Amino acid sequence: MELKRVQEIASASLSTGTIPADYIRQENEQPGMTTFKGQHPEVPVIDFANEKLLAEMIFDASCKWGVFQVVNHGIPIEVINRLQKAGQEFFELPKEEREIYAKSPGDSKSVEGYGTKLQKEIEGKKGWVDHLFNKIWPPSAIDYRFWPRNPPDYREATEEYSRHLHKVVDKLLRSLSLGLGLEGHELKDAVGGNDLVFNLKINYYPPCPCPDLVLGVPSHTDMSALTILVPNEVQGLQAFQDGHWVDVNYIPNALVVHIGDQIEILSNGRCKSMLHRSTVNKDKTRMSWPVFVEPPADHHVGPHHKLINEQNPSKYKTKKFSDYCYCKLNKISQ
Ligand SMILES: O=C(O)CCC(=O)C(=O)O
Ligand SMILES: [Fe+2]
Repeated sequence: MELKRVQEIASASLSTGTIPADYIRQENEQPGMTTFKGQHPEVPVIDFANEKLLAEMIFDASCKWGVFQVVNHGIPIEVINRLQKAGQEFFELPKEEREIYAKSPGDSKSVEGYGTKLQKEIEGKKGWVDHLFNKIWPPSAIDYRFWPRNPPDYREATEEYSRHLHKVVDKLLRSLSLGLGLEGHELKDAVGGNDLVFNLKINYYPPCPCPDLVLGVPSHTDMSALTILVPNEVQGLQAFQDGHWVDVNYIPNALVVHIGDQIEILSNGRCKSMLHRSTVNKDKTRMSWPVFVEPPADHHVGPHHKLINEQNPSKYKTKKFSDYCYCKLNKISQ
């Protein structure tokens, strides 16, 4: 049976104005019913140029929100635009060309390649999104078979972005480390040091005739240590704050940072891995480029030994990152 991509389902829906029932969420998940419309505090915006207060602001936002936006991050706008253009051009290729990079159906271990989430969620609902996953760091983890050769600029554009991203990640990890009362290098060392894996995902959310009824990516926290995300200009990311789903407003040229589960664990719960989800648009294609910064698969992560004592007992198990992911993906308790 030929695999249906959401992109193709969306084209068909354009003419009928209806969508298949397995994309329609229960009311308690529908964005039309559950998006908070009242006044609410905005997700913090952190200016990287503000060196003096930086570490404090990053740590504070990571404890209270677990998600924040960064401006003046030092990645040139041309570098980001080039990454976005390459990704957009890939998804605009004819289906046959995109399918060359399809995930291997038999290989459940690897997330790499072009795909659509096959496994339905608990209520049997599907997300209105296709994606492309590429490991972009370290060089030993890269598998160029899954990197599109068309558009021809994809590889260089992605590698250039990856080089710039390292500086941002180092600054974030250093600030969090200091905020936790550790030496500047200790958090990065504990999460994998120079073996940290950068995993790029491109989310492609085609227009949907019923955006109030569907979700792109449903409610979740990221399994990563940190996630650094570039969105396009179409609003869609929402964070769960104080019991409400609130929009994370699109800010041109900003990076969105999520604290992932591994930093929550290492900090023994002081930093929060925030629930978030994405919505889609009636007329426009939304895209986003999260990079999941993750420990190597066989690296053990648990609360940092300097952060636990008799007064602060460990709240999380220490386990291999790959085991953590297996349990989370299969909904087995950690
Ligand atoms: O597209 C977005 O803004 C969020 C995507 C996301 O949370 C994810 O892919 O993990
Ligand atoms: Fe996410």
